[in-house]
Amino acid sequence: MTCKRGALIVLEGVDKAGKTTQCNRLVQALQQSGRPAELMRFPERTTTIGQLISSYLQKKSDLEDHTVHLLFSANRWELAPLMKKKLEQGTTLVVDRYSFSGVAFTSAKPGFSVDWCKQPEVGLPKPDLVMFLKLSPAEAALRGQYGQERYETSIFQLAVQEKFDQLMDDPTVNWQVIDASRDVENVSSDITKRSLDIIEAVQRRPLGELWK
Ligand code: Z5A
Ligand code: MG
Repeated sequence: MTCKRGALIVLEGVDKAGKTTQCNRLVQALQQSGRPAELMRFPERTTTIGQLISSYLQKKSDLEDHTVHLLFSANRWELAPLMKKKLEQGTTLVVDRYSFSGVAFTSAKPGFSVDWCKQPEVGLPKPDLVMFLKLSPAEAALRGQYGQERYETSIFQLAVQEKFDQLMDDPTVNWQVIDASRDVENVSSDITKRSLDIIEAVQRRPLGELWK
């Protein structure tokens, strides 16, 4: 590889932990420091597959649970070639949720194992860094009511948190836990520092494949 590649940086975390807020701030901070950086999100609701997912989340349609799991995964696979291209061109990608949300949310449903849920994700571009924004249910409650979308109930979110804990016990993924209870600026400077370190570290390292 001649050109320095960009880093694949993912933000995960419980509902209302501040993922979207922090992804936006990180992209802005990186761009201001002169580093090429772009925001991506999953689900990416603008594609044909993303529209099916969005309608399901908004409870406008029902989908069988295995089917929706595979659609979330397909939504990542359809964007994987673009992600690889941008990373190779030297652009750092800041991604709001990824495969870990996919596995945590489906495996929190009865009858789904973590192992089964991981299978369609195997081989996707592997994040260089996954920051988990940690926030207690009590602190999350202070940030307002849950929304109207599917999954937005405290009992389901608790089950999801347990699955995230299980997923974080995986040395093949570079997990870093971020205390998301601090004010926006503090969380932001922490995340930016860790991101700058990883951008520097992976420049000449090939991109990996998730769970392979
Ligand atoms: N899902 C799935 O099932 N399978 C998959 O493969 C994937 C996802 C990828 C849609 O997600 C749903 O899809 C999601 C998982 C599932 N279901 N749920 N639940 P989404 O990403 O579209 O969800 P969202 O609506 O954006 O909510 P969120 O991501 O949970 O919120 P957030 O991005 O973490 O937080 P935020 O929007 O940045 O901030 C929330 C509020 O807190 C807001 O008012 C902020 O101003 C405030 N905030 C943020 N930071 C702070 C601090 N530090 N202090 C105080 N207040 C703050
Ligand atoms: Mg969000």
